Amino acid sequence: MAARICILNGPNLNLLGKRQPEIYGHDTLEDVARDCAALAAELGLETEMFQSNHEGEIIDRIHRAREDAAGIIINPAAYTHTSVAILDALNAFEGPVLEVHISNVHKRESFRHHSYVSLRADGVIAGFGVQGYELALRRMARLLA
Ligand code: CA2
Repeated sequence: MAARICILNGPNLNLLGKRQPEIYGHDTLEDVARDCAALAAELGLETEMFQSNHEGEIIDRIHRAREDAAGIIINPAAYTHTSVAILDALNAFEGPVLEVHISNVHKRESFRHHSYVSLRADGVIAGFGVQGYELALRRMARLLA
């Protein structure tokens, strides 16, 4: 059975492709889910796309990933910059964790320059648009090989 990779997305990313295309592009999260699933099949992996606007739901999904996922790709959205609780949950996950940001957070406001999740992430991708998810998936395949 193919190893499952959880692709976790934080608050407001359900609006992807529907608002602020100048920052986040035109693809929706459903488009990203479809493209990642196709790439995962090529790589011998399986993906599950998860999005929540609620910190506790993201933490609960990370806890379940301890049992049902080999790796986590996470765009924590605004929780990147605020959530010690998501960092703690990721610290309890044993597989690889890759952090993705659609925009180049380092080119934006200074409060976006710090990431709690980066203290756990095995790699970080920022500023590659939604292509960052596919790049993270390719890296994940290498890390799990
Ligand atoms: O660049 C990223 O991927 C971010 O994680 C996106 C977060 C932001 O708070 C981070 O600093 C960087 C915001 C996600 C909001 O997504 C939207 C998408 C379309 C329209 C409105 C919001």
